[in-house]
Amino acid sequence: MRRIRFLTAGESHGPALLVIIEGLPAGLSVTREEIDADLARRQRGFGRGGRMAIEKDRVEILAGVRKGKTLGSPVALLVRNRDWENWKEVMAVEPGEEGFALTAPRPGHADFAGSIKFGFGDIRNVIERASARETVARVAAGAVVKKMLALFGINLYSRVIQIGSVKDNSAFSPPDGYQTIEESILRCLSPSAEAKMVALIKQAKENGDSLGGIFEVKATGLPVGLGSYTQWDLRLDGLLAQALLSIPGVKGVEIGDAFHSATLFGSQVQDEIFYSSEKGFYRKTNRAGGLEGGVTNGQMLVIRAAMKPISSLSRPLSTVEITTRQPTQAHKERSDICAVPAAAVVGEAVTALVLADAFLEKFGGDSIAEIKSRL
Ligand code: EPS
Repeated sequence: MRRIRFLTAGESHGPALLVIIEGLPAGLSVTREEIDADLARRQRGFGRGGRMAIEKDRVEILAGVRKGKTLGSPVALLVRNRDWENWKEVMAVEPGEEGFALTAPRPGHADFAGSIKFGFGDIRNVIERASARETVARVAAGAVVKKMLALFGINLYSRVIQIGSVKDNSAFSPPDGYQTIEESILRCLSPSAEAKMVALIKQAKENGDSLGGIFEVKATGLPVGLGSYTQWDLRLDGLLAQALLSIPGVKGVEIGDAFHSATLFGSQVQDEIFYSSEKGFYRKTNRAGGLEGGVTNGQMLVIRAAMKPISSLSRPLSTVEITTRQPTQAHKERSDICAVPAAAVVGEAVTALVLADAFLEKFGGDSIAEIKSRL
């Protein structure tokens, strides 16, 4: 990302999560309430664990905003971890004994590779930063850039289309039906699919198990020409895939109907091009998901991400002690059963960050007024 840069910091049970966002134009109105609304959306979802009852994520804007508007300088955001109160000793910054060490890595988590990579004897050192709690910071940053995109008519939507084997096959053409999705406990459009998903999550909980699923992000109002086919790292599809795959637990990304299209003939897949004086260039289908050659083509962006089931299980799997190399059971950690609805909101945020970067790359401008005149 060349125009919008951001870095997050913070441990899951440390004092706070932080993000610094650089490259935002001056004159963008930003309020705590708007960022908090997105933070609250990320906290919802049936299947979350005990942690979400403790946290009430609220942002503090520390820099880059004056009188409600961005200054063009870096924007610094902070969200405190309420649970820090209960972890002050374990997570103390001051020198001291490490205390009780976690040594039984959970299969599927960063525990194993992370502790070997950094030479840690205590897996706690890995868990804290590998935790999906980090996504609080990305959602806060995403809320700010979504505000900018909306000013230029670009809006993002996310929903859950699968939990475990239960699919929601309903068609979603934003913004129609988005209220239903926002009110659904699983960010689902179909109430009958939602009911089956809830039952499956309950079953997983009873069995000490977890579930993954698929979420979808759509963006409307994108102009033609964001991203570029001229260089590998400028292709927008690649940048979006990277952003989505960086969400904890996400193992697969699909743009448009990618996996289904792979089973068909070319004549059944390409979106034919038409023209009329009222509509200009238009298509009757959008199997490409709004991207051709890694460039936006004026159609709606459609991107899906597959999240594997959470790796913390209350009925743990076999593993090996990293110190003694003896077989054992993975350590048990308080956890969510299913976090796909939260991941969908994170997906929206990271998609917005990539789109905002590509948008500024094309239209430039140091202030909202300047971008408006260029657009
Ligand atoms: C997570 C473990 C759980 C989740 C957490 C991600 O936290 P804890 O260990 O405190 O119970 O709730 O997600 C969040 C805290 C969050 O805000 O999304 C993990 O190991 O990734």
